[in-house]
Amino acid sequence: GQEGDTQMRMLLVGCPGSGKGTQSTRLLNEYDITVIAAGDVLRSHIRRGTEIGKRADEVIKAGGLMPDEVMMELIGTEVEALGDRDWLLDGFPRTSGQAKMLDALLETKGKQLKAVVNLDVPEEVILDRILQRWTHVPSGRVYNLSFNPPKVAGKDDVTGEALVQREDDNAETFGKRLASFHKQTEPMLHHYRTKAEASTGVLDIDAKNTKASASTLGRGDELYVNLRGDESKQIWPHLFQIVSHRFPNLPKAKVKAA
Ligand code: G5P
Ligand code: MG
Repeated sequence: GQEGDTQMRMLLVGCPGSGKGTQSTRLLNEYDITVIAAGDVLRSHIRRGTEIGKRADEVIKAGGLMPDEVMMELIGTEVEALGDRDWLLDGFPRTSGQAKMLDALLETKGKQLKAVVNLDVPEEVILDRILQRWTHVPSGRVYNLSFNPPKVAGKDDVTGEALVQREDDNAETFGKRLASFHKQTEPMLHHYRTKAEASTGVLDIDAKNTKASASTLGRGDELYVNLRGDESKQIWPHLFQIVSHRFPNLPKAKVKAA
């Protein structure tokens, strides 16, 4: 069983622009955990010009998805290398096929996921954010001209390097990314929701109306958590409360990133 097993093994899911990167960065400011962001891994391959990178460049620009096997090879290898370290995955798995492969990998280690958190943000609020996003590609840090602007225009706060707009951050490609989410990722969410319904139950949180409170915590071990809200600052206190309550032994961050 998983008794006495306090390792964080968590997925952060959500439609394009829902704030996965934003919330991951906040968690990294608090805790010494490893975040693997699938999109960042692919963009690193693109920068280095690898074979995977060449393929990813085309797929990302088209708003499609990379093949399940390629993603599993990339992310599964990293997850395996982490051993007992606490981890959070941003953007992987994002199809039912990837989810099944990840579940199978964990199974071979006698482990299971502890939490699948879906950032449920209305699509209407997202397109504007995406058009205003500036990214520091090497680190994956993201900025937004109105929400969290960089200290110096056009430069990353930490390294001072140039910020760029992602090639898939335009209205047309965004529409395709959303369509991929509905077609491929929602069935994956359904897979985990169904699994949770049959075991731990599901936690549904409306970040809009409630302050982070006891109701945020539910039973405390629900595999599937749906966190609905319009803004990252509404969602964050709930996410933080869930993570700190479920994983009370997480090491604190050594250096605040930003
Ligand atoms: P990615 O890189 O995983 P997406 O599309 O899933 O890309 P994205 O765009 O990175 O997700 P996010 O991380 O959820 O979005 O959101 P974010 O960056 O934190 O926030 C978006 C913007 O809004 C930022 O500018 C932020 O500052 C701002 N913001 C945040 N909160 C607020 C707020 O409350 N208010 C306001 N005003 N602004 C806010 O994947 C890219 C591609 O890689 C491939 C696919 O092609 C994918 O399209 N890929 C995979 N393919 C197959 N399988 C996988 N597992 C794959 N993973 C990636
Ligand atoms: Mg992201």
